[in-house]
Amino acid sequence: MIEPGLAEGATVTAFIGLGSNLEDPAKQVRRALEALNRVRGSRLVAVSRLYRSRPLGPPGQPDYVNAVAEVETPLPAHDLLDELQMIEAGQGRVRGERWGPRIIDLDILTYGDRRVEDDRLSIPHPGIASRPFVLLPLADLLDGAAELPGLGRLDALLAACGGGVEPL
Ligand code: A4P
Ligand code: MG
Repeated sequence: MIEPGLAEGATVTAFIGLGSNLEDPAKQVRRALEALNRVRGSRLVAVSRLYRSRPLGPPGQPDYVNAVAEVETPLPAHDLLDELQMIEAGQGRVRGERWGPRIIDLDILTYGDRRVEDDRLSIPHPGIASRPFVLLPLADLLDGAAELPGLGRLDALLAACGGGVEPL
């Protein structure tokens, strides 16, 4: 699918959120990072530290390991989502209850400064603004003054979000 505004040869910087709380989460996150570096035409530019975080969602599930990756890609956002879902499937993810435990979850947090809202994609990802397990790793890669499209400055979002997240 070709989306308007992505010229031939152009690339976009996307930030991808990674999360796992099953089957050796740190290993799952590292495996997904390697796979991200092999996405068609794309390049892994930078990776945050890995963080341990308390689960958001149904109680009784294990802690998560979270990280954020910066990827430069020529792919339209929906094609990038296809690639991410293939990586999830390749690592054996089975879709279960919403916010339930998972082997690996890959979310497109931002895609350049675009905003996308359709039946497959919400960009920026709706969870970004309030989730410390997204904002802290993002702050490893972005200046506090960075503006997240439509959401404001990263440092302001960080100041307002909760805790429960620490580097591994
Ligand atoms: N989708 C829409 N927008 C996007 C996007 N920007 N990136 C759609 C990726 N996918 C997007 O996702 C369901 C559908 O969302 C996809 O088919 C895609 O078309 P999913 O991964 O199958 O389901 P999900 O992840 O269970 O649902 P959801 O609502 O996306 O959950 P979240 O927001 O990803 O949250 N606690 C901690 N500590 N750390 C975590 O990482 N993660 C979650 C999941 C819950 N609690 C957590 C963590
Ligand atoms: Mg998801």
